[in-house]
Formats: sequence, structure tokens, C-alpha cells
Amino acid sequence: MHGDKHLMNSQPARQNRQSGLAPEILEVPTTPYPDQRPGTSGLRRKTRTFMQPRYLENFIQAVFDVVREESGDNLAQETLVVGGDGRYYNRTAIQRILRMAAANGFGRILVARDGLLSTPAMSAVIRTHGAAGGLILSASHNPGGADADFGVKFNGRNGGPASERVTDQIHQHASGIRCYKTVEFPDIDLGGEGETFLCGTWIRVIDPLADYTALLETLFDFDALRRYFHQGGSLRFDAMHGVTGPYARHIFEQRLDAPHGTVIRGEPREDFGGLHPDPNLVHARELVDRMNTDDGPDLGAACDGDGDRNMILGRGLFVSPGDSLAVIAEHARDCIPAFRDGLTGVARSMPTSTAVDRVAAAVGVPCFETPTGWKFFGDLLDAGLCRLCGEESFGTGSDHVREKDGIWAVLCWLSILAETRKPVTAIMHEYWRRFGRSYYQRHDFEKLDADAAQALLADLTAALPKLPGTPLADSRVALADDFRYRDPVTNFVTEHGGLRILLEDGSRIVCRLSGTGTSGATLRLYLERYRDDRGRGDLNRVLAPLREAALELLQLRERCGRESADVVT
Ligand code: G16
Repeated sequence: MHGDKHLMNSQPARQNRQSGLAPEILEVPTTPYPDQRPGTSGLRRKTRTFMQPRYLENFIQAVFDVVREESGDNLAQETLVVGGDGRYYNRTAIQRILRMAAANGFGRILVARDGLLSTPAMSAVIRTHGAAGGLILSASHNPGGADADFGVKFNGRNGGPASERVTDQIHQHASGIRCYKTVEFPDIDLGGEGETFLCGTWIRVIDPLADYTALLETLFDFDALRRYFHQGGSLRFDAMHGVTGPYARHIFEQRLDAPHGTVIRGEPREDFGGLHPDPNLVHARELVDRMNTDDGPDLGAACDGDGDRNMILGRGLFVSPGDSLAVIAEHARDCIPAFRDGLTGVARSMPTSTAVDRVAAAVGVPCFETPTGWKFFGDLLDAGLCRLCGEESFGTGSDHVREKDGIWAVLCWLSILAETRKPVTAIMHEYWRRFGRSYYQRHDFEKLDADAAQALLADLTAALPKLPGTPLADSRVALADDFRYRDPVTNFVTEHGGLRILLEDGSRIVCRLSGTGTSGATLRLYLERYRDDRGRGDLNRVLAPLREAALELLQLRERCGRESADVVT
């Protein structure tokens, strides 16, 4: 990472579009909203909640107040990056944020052309330009539209999601807010690169592809990947009308010469075409169907709205996120130039399958287990303790940025295919033969009554101490607790990471409430069973005893009126 935050004092590259104007800075009185505590990843709410008067402004002002404190009251020396996934309300929110950032006295703002910046690209831009942080306007894989979801994430100086300490501070500021700062000023033109000077702030419209693509070129062998496509290798990439469309077309079709049409649903749309931009077997149906044909492409992949999640498919085969992480770890040194010097360690969130643990043990590096949320990987990556991380929620990434990175994950898989010259199915079967298989499923029970779901988890928590030693699903409970994490770098302790019941045969039942939903509560139930059977078992059959035991323990039917999950991935 190299910082150039002091460059703002040098001459601008282009003529100032608004020289001479000195609009008055306004301090607008406001009152706090009670619900502005960020969740797993930023503040995610219904779009109409964000459209209420002062709702967005309150939260943004709280973020700026925290950045101001952290910068020693010297925002004039700081750079802020702004962009989003193109969903409904993105453009309106960006213009408001630009006015507020100028009124708050940031020295420089980098805003993405057309307001479109993927989450991993945001991380790259922050790190490349030494920015104090960035605001990503996205509700990730949640649907977009006036009656759908919106969100704001703040990433800090290392390019990663704000830590719990910082989100607590933001919440404190939002809870006591009395006014926010802004200026009256016409909308900034985001249609092309250029600069505007406003209240002492340079607002520069940047190419959202440039820094990110340049970074990826240092990690992968683009010549080898181009050869892969020239020699007939094939990819079908579903951008789901999210922000990755322009990135994927540029990187896969233009830089790597993949045939035109490799990228489908490549135009960002405010409502993601009316679908959920969620890369899973349900929402990426068209891609899944194509991959289930005999003449389907070698590799199928999809990314979510803001480009940090990814799904990987072979011909007729879904690669679970836990297996994808493990396979990338297995082939890292031999197939991916960025990892030629090896891995220092790997990390996964607690509910993520333990597949990567076995690869880490074979490679001889530690595997860290963190709470859910990419923010928990930041300290480990910054300290060089691990270089590769992943989560069950379709997230994979490395130390090149401090976010999960969908396009990066696809490039990892393309590199493995190009180097091994084997299809995805062969790679997976060889991996299962060597390491055995973690049969894994996540069951989501959505829109539950929040109080009922909280009470259910509270009762299960109270019952945990009695479980060790009792028989459960063909085995016996070895350990039952509420996951507690001590960050090995900062010693910061995070409680309530999820209830986990570990069985003597290595199986696990994990359950927690989602921190990213926007209506009611979503209960996530994670099931995992390890078998050294070359991966030949039937997933549903292998997991059936565990599933039944979990449903009996949770008493979901009796307490929440639910027989089965809304989504199983
Ligand atoms: C966010 C976080 C991830 C986390 C996921 C699921 O992803 O960045 O680290 O795993 O939420 O969270 P939950 O289970 O609490 O809903 P994204 O892609 O939605 O920003």
C-alpha cells in the first residue's frame, strides 16, 4: 500500500469545473433515529427507511464525526472514497454524501464514475490512495428498488470493513446527533472523469476499473489466462445486473480475450432486473441450468450486487463455498502466482465448513476461526498471520485487499483450471479423495418474529451446558457453547458468535441470527458432517440425522410455526 494523501495540495490534473463558487456551509438541526446500529456489514435497511428525511444524513454525519476524531480533527488532510453497487437510491445518496463530505472539510473525495464501485475495488482504491476510508452504498445481495433494500458500509484506512470498535463509535454518535453539515450545490457530474472544487474539497471522479484491474494483474498471470481462453477454455459469468458487469466485461472479455457473451446480465440495473442479486442455486438459475448441460462451459461463476460474493460451478457440479476455499488453499502455491511464496495461514468464520482446516494442516499453516463478518479477518491479514480467508456466505478473498472479492475468486479458479488442465469435477474428486468431504448445508428461516426467534435462541443457550455427553444424531455431544472470539492481534473479545454443538464424530450444528436481514429475524442453521468417503455420499441423506436432531432441539415448528427452511444452500 502506498499513500498519496498529501497529493491533494498539488495542482489538479484538470481544470476546476466550479472555480470561484463558495457556497455557505449549513448546519442542519436533526434528531437521532433509534435504529442506526450497524449489523454484520454496515447499516442495512429498507430503502424507504433510508429515504426518510435526515436518515441517511444522520448516519453519514456520525461516520464523519468518527473519522474526524480518528484523524486528530484534521479532515483537510484526508481522502474519502465514495461509490456503490448501482441500486435504486445510489445516485441520490452519493450526491448528498458529496455535499456533506465537502461541508465537513475532507481534503479530497474520490467518487466512482457513474457512482459504480464494487466492494473489493473500494478496498483497492482506499489502499492505493492512502484514503482515510470509503463509503459503499449497497445492501449486497439483497434486492434493490424503492420497496427493497439499501445500505451503507464504511471501510477504514486498511480498506476493510470498520471494526466493531469503530461501528460502536458510529452508533454512539448517531444516537446523540443534533445536526449535520451540508452545502447547497448542484449535483456533481459523475458521467466522466474530472475534478470539482467545492468548499476547499477536491472532488475527483475516478475510473472505477483502473486501480482494481492493475492490482489483479500483479496477482495472476494474465498471459497464461489469455492462452487458456485462446485454447478453447470457457467461462460463463453471471453479473446478476450488479456492479461486477463492467468489471467482468473489462477483465474477462477485453483483457483476457474470453469470447463476447461470456458475461451475462452484465448491465448494472437499479432493481437488478427484479431479481435478488444473490449468487446461489436459486437466484442464479439460468447459469445453473446452463452448467447442467453436457456442452456447458468449463467454469460457471456468479457475483452478488456489490461484487464481493461469488459462486463457483463446474459442469453439473456446485462447489460449496467451504470447498472452494479449501481447493484454492490446496492449489495456491502451484497455480496462483500471488501465492508462489506459500500461505502464512488461512482463516474462516466459525459457521464455515472445516474443509480448509484439513488443507491448512496438510500444508503446515495455522487456520484461524473467527466470528461471522469479514471485518474479523482484517487484523489477521494486516498482521500477516493469514493470506487467504473465506466464509460460508459465498465469500473468498486474500491479503490483496481487505474485502472478499468475487472476481478474484473466479481468477483463482481459472488459474487452477489453466494450470492443471483438468475440469472442475476432476479437481473436486481429487480433492475429496485426498482430504475427505465436509457435507455441509445452511438452512435459512426468514422473516421470523424477532422476539420469538430471540427467545428460542436464549432458551437453547441456557440448555447448552447440559448437552455434553448426551447422544445426538448417531453420535454424542462433545462440546456445546456460544462462540467467543479473542482477536489474537488486538485481544479484543467478541461474544455471542453463534451457538455451536460439536459431536464426537466431528459433525457440527451451528445456529445464529443473521445480522444483514431487513425484515423480522432470519435464523441460520448450519449443518456439517465429515466423511472420508471420496465425496460419494448423497448430501441430503448424509445430513438427514443431523437435520432432524437440530430441528428437534430448536423446536422451530412449536415456537415459530416453521416446518422447513425458506432457503437451503
Ligand atoms: C456480510 C458480511 C459477511 C457475512 C455475511 C453474512 O456479507 O460481509 O462477512 O458473512 O454478511 O452475514 P449474516 O449471516 O449475519 O447475514 P455481505 O456480502 O452481505 O456484505
